[in-house]
Amino acid sequence: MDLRALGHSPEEFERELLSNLYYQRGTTIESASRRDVYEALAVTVRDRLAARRARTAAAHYQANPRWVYYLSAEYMLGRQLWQNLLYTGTEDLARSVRADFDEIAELDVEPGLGNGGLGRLAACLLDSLATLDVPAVGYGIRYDLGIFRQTFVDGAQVELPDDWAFEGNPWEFRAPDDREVVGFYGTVFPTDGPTRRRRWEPAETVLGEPSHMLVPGYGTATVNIVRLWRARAARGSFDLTRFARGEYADAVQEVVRSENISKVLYPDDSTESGRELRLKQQYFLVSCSLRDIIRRFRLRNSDWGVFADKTTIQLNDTHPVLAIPELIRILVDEYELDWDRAWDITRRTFGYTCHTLLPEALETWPVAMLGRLLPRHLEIIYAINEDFLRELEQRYPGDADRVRHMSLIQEEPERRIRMAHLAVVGAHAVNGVAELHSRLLAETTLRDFAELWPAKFHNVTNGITPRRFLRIANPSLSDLITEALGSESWLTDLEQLKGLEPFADDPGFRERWRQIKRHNKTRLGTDPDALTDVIIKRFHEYKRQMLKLLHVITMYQRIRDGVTQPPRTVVFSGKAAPGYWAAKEVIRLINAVAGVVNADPLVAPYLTVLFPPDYNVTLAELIIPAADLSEQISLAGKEASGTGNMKLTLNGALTIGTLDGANIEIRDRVGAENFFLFGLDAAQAAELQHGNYQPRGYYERDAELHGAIDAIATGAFSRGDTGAFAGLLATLLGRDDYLTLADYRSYVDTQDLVNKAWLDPDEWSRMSVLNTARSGFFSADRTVTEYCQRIWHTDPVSVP
Ligand code: 26V
Repeated sequence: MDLRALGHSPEEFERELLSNLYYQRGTTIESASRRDVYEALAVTVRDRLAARRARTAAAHYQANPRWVYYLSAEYMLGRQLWQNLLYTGTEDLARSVRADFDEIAELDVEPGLGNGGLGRLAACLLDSLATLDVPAVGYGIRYDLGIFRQTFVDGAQVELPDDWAFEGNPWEFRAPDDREVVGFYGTVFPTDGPTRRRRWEPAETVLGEPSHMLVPGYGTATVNIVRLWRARAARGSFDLTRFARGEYADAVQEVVRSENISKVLYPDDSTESGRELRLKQQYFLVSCSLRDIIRRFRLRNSDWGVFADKTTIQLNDTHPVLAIPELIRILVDEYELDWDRAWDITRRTFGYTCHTLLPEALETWPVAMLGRLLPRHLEIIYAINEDFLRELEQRYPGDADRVRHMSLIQEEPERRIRMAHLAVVGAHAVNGVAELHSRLLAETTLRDFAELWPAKFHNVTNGITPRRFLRIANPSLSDLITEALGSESWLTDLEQLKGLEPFADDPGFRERWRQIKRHNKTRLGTDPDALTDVIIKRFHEYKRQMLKLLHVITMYQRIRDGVTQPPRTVVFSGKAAPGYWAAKEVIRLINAVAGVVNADPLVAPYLTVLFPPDYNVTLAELIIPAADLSEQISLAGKEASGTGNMKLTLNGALTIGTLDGANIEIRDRVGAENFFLFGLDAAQAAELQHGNYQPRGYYERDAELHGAIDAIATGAFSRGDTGAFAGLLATLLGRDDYLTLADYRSYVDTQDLVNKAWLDPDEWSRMSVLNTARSGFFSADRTVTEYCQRIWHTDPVSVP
């Protein structure tokens, strides 16, 4: 069959759908359940992409290009149905299939295989890689349970398992032929080869079984894949003898032990439990993916001399950094290359992206644990370190302090491997994710390395895909933009949004712009007349949801005191790590405040507080288009980049924010006059933190702040229970690590400017249009283009 012949006419689409219904679900359109129709529709749409996928694979094989491999422990792909309908141009056809199409589409489940920004960035980059025709594969783990589902019980977060694939996943292709074997534990033996060659005999093996989802480009025939590994026990692991004895749990012990490796995404960055399992996950991802990469390399190449020319591997944070010793191990121990040659290949192959500045977020692994689980890798890491420290001693003779700081191994209080250092030493390029972040990385967290290898350090400011976050999430605004610009080509060339600038001064256009915001608020279920003020992100103290809440309480108290304001709906949404007490207390307090505020008829006309649970990509797609005000209020110097800030700007929200992460670049581009800036900058924040910061002083000197905190302390939001939030308040008044109280006054005063601006709808809409018009830079297409030019040195391959 000529796959290109797969038709696009309405008749053919309908015929294929009916055929899929009939042969795969055994039913007809009249009697099919919604799930039947959903599954058949998904397969019909998927088949069109599969045809493009086959052409892509053929073109890539033919070209034998330089590949980009993106290694990431997390992907937040979002729902697939809407995306794939858009990318195959079958949206209208699908709609006409049955009257209950909207309900059918609701059956599409989002795979939540990530925690937050890092995982969503990975998905946005894959979208842009495909759209730009870059030959790329994303590698990850197919967790059975993704990020937990969040519910509230008495206002407190309760986590439920996210059994996302319970009903199956129609978007996934299994590839059992490409299964890999992964070893753990065991013994390392000497060899009669060169001094650094060893033979590792693992004591335990697990199978990695891949499946992939299609990653179509927009407006191109390229369809890349994201390949996800699932752990399986080896054949015959079921213990029939024990089963026969009635020892049912023991009979499956081996199976469970193996399959636990891909059982659950770790939602928690703050507890010790399960750490070995997490290390196993990391090695599992790395081992399977590298073997797959090498297998693919050898399909077209035989000379290791060209491996690094044909392969570039990007490490998404430190989670996949074991790929560095693993590649050396494979080259030296298995393919019998010299150490120096293997090291050279390895270094030329890897790039490393760092996504944080917080020292507590930099991964380290106990030497004892790593040595037990991966004895050969520990040896390799020590050998890398030996060479590295020798290089340092030559470069900085006698500077033992520097050498100790830079070592891959931390000595105190216990020996641990510093994964970020391993990444920096083993990669040819290191990048931060926004200008400020990259600068601070080079000046603080990784200063010694940036001094040693200045040319290694880069900035690549994050970006987002306008396909999902504007075209799919906000179809009304997309239509208006297309109408104004005269074509849809802005979707793959986002700087074209600049063409909207003249419309900012057109009253008729502004009126339509406003109507679309109102429509999106109605779709969200909020008051279309109210200023919709959103703070949607993971809960963390550094992101300062507490600052927003203090402002909410201040608004409430002012309204109670007879000082009214333009109507506002404040939307909080986001999850806290299950073990992160302070973040969970803030969630509980927000819900408590919301309960009181929303029940007060005096306040109702001016203020509503919403906290939809279970924030995910799907919910983001609903909230973002409705937002008027984007809250980006992290303590300056803490948020590496942020990407929600970009999505909201793109959708015409104005930002109230600090000089942190990509906020700075957003403000530079949209113009300071169209951005509500407040608070300390990174230098001032660092100075205050290192000085004698006294949060209580701010509380004592500021009557409104005093009033807000006292309201919490005296039980105004806990039915008189004064102890309900005592712990949280003690932290706030005692340490306030993220300077919430120091930034309160500046924040509240700036919010007063927001209110003033809102009272002039024409002026607000003008600023809103300009925010969208000037956000083209934040397309992930630009981000990927920069990676290609500066780090990966890859070229596109066009697919006929
Ligand atoms: C991890 C941890 C673990 C220990 C407790 C504190 C803490 C704080 C943050 C993190 C997250 C580290 C990785 C991460 O998700 N970074 C996010 O990456 C996004 C994409 O580059 C970026 O936009 C966000 O600013 C950054 O927080």
